[in-house]
Amino acid sequence: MPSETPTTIKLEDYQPPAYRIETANLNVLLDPTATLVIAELKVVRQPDTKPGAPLILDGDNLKLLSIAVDGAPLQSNAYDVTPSALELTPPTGDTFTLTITTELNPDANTQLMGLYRSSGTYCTQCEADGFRRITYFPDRPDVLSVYTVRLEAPRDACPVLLSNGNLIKTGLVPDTDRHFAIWHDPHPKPAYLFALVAGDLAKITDNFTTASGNPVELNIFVEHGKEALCDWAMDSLKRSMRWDEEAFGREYDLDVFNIVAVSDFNMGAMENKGLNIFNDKYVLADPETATDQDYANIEAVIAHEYFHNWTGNRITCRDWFQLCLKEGLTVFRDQEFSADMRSRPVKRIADVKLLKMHQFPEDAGPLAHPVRPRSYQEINNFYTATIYEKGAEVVRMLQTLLGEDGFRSGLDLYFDRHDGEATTIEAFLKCFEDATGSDLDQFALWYEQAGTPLVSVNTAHNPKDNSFKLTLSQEIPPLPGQQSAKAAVIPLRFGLLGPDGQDLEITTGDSTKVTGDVILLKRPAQTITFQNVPDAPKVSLLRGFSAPVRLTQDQSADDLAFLAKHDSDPYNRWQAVQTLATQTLLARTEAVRRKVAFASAADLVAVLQTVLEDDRLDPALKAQALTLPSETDTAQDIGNNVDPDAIHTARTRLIAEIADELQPLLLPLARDYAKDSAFSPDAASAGKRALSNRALHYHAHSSNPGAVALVNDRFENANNMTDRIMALTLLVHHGFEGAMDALQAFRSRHATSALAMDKWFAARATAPRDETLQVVQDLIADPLYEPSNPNRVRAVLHSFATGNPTQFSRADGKGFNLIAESVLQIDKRNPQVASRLLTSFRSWRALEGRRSSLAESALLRVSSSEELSRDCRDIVDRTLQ
Ligand code: 0A1
Ligand code: ZN
Repeated sequence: MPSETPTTIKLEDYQPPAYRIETANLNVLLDPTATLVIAELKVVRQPDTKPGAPLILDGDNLKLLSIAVDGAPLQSNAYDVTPSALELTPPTGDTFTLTITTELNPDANTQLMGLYRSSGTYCTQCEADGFRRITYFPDRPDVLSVYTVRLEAPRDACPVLLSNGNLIKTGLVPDTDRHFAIWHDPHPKPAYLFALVAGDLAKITDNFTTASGNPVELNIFVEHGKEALCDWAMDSLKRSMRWDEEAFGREYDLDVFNIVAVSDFNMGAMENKGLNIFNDKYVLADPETATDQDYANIEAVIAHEYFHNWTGNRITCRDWFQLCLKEGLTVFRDQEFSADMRSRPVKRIADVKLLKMHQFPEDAGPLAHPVRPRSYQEINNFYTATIYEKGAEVVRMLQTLLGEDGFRSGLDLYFDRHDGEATTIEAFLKCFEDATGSDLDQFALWYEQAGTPLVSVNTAHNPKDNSFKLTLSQEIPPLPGQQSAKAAVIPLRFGLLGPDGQDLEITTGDSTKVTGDVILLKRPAQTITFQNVPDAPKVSLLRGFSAPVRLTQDQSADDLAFLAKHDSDPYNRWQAVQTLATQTLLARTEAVRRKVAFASAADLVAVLQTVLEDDRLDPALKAQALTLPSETDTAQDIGNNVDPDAIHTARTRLIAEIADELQPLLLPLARDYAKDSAFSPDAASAGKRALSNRALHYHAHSSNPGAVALVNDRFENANNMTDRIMALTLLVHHGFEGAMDALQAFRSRHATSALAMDKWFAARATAPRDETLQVVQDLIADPLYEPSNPNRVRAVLHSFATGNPTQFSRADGKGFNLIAESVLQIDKRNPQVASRLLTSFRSWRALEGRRSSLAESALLRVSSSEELSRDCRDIVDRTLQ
């Protein structure tokens, strides 16, 4: 496969389609290596299209067997086929029928786009542009068609035949061993939402009655023997369906909702209409194999895909530049769902941590792009944290700006006005403007500009007139392709705390700048004067993380300790602890580099002690507060000339110091936890486990000679995966005695669970130890390593590249080389998985000189390959720019 010449697709070049496909009748005769797809398309010329204007259909790697117009076969000189298109001159009438037969080889499809087989099950993935690997079609989201799909396959190999919509007919194919099923989806949809599944699968069934009284059959299909692992997913689905009715008035609209779990899947899951296909990681769970995080993820992803039925499927995107229209909004909705199912503050903190971990670095480096990009070379590279997570933050800001009622009325209008359409961000924002009478012109900049705004804070208290001035300024640092940026509208939820820790009543004449507890920062700089403030208050800004910005604010350890104790906003209480920890980590990293003594961590220790002793705090929140900013977070805060070893040393020693100082509080938490209790995955029980495991983590770093035994004990006596994998990871990462035995024991116990074994692989690949490089090479050679399984590849290589900063960024460059070589290998088989892995280089310029030039060499090595996929070419070119 020679490198393809990259073409750039631009938003400004958007043209409506010349022809639409009103109905698509597909007849799919399944075969592992020679599947036939007979597509009968009713083509409708659009009013602005001249009669006879060329019809251009997308195609990718297709074998065309025949083509007919209105039943008459076309001779090969009547059309043009290129590797990416089929062009013909159609009849001049308004409509005509095109019948196209293509032949596919599902077994040869290692990219997992289009029709492929996963463990013998036929399945499809069509977003963003996989449908063109099934048949020639206008494969763009603004062409909506009504699909009727007939599937035919041998009965014994494929008893289950599924497609979108409702099942209308099944039967036997006379005189053969084959049977068929016909599915009809009455809702017009873009090709990226098409799906089919066929195989020998087990199912669990349940049902749901919509608020209007319509019964819906719910099925989850899995490999035989895995039925017992589906209960949590089914429960999550039913809760999602009810919640969407209650929270947003959205009901389900088909007779059946099917979910299929497959083990080979490039992403998390896919919202195909009525037939969601999932990476089995986001379906299967029991205490033996799934962690609390897995349970939470399953709940969130099941909800996410279900919520797409309205935000994505009923209302879809006009073009792929509008991807955040469905993704940002749907992530916002799934975050709200999880917040309602669990603890809202704990969920908010988890979401913000994720954003800072993944999206902030993306937005600060060469892969930065606006929430609505203006151009792309490979759309599959734009399923990013910026589109998803920052996109959700933008929707959340809209809610903050308009208030809950205003937001809801705008969203109701959006559902009313655009149901059944493929639309744009402009149309979305217009609904909120029309519903509330607000002007969102400046707000729209959030979709247009890349980069994380930096908000700086200055304060001045005047005891003479009891006034308090807050001066805020904003800027977005320059990025490739964006030298300057305009001032955005930034909603900053805030409070001013008096000496007793209570929120002061806000009095200000600046009503244009402050509404309730929200400051609207609209200009590059703005000063707000508050009256009736006799004592200099403590400022709690960005409560609930009300905008995706970085704050720079001079805050003393005393101020932070005060906020950590008193802030009425739980998010900012957590943030105060984090800020104090960050200050300590930055100072200590610098001390390691300069080889000077550490300053005391007494302030931080005291704050953590307060947290531990606070009975009002729920254990999950305590666990979060006790988790220090990660090495990656710290690297980001340092910003340039980053030395990952220095960060690692500083952080590890700080943890050890805290562990020793707070041993009387931490040890009982680590030791005496839940010895007797039976496992339950609910949020409260998970919170207790999180706190105990956090304590165990500290204890493992402590100088207490009993630590090794306690971790081994936890491993051996764990009655759930959360505890077991935590203990195993500690044993392996610390190189404790017992680690090898534990690895072996885990492996024997879980050899048949791929998802559990992924955790084993990841625990090994993330050990911050010199020998890990060799370990990773051994893991790739392990008989259980499957290069065709994206989850396994990610468990080893992605975990190493993103979860092991000292080893990936080794000073000898061997970590970079290992990942670069792996990218080149994987790219031959699966470009999407390869290009994802390649993004782990995105912060290379922030590393200290020697490491950054070694990273650059590794990238150049990838770039010099003559057989790079478009996916990897795009990422490597942008990363090096
Ligand atoms: N729309 C899905 C994510 C998804 C995107 C692309 C895929 O293949 C390239 C697969 C899934 C979601 O948001 O859940
Ligand atoms: Zn999505």
